[in-house]
Amino acid sequence: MRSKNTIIALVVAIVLAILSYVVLAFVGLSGARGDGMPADGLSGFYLQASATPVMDDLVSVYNLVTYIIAGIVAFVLGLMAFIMIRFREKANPVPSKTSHHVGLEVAWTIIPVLILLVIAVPSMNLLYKQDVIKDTEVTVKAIGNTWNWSYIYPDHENVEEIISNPLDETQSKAQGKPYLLATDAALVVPVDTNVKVLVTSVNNMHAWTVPSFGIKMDAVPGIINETWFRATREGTFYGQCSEICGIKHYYMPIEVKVVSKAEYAKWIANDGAFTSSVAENNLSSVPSAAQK
Ligand SMILES: [Cu+2]
Repeated sequence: MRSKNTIIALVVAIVLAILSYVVLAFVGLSGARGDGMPADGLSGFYLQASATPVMDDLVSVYNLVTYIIAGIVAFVLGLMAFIMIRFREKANPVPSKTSHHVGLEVAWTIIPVLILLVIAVPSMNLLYKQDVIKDTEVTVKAIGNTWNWSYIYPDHENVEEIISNPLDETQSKAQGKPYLLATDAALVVPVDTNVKVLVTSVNNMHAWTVPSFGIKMDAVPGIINETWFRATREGTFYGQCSEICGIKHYYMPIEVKVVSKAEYAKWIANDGAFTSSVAENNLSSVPSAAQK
């Protein structure tokens, strides 16, 4: 017979692991979130703050599933504890010979089906919402290169291709920006506008991902994939290449600057350069056409 202590230690370890998961999940649900970039500490346990309707839905589906998981975990844990105490050898010397219970079997078939349905409905809705490209007002093309992203505005030929290279550690520190996320030239898009992103690659597979927009789209050579987002607030949102693409996979961050519609119009009219008044307005890191 295996020693009782080993079994008790094992049970305690499992219970602690499950409890700490549930506690962390709920701390995450209620905690502060990274805004446009990952956060340190416990806040980093949760998703980044949403900036699009798709991400809003994604967060609510995630929360729903987390609550359901927590409920199931608590229920199973309670059941196991009850069985271990109530039916232990000492308290229950004559084992029951029950092998069937119709009611119970119907219940443990139907209840999980209902739970799956509750998850499936919002989850399918979200899937279609992510997939369907709404009437888009702005189109940008994101191209994965080795090793950076570049952006083209197909509707505005006056805007030169934006080559987005990461800032090195010193530059990031000097500008107070997150290293390995900040770039020297961000993608610029207007707020409250449906933006279609055409994603492709030059030579190997990458993925264009912005967590706070809830989008992740593969960049495949020879194929143009489409995704869309509608940023509901202005700001800078970071992402990273999310397909292990090679030696500098870590070194191709994504930076999206969401500006007001007026600023965007000015930026386009100005051949993809911020005018000096806007540049002073905390957007100075985007190089003007003259600097290129
Ligand atoms: Cu890549």
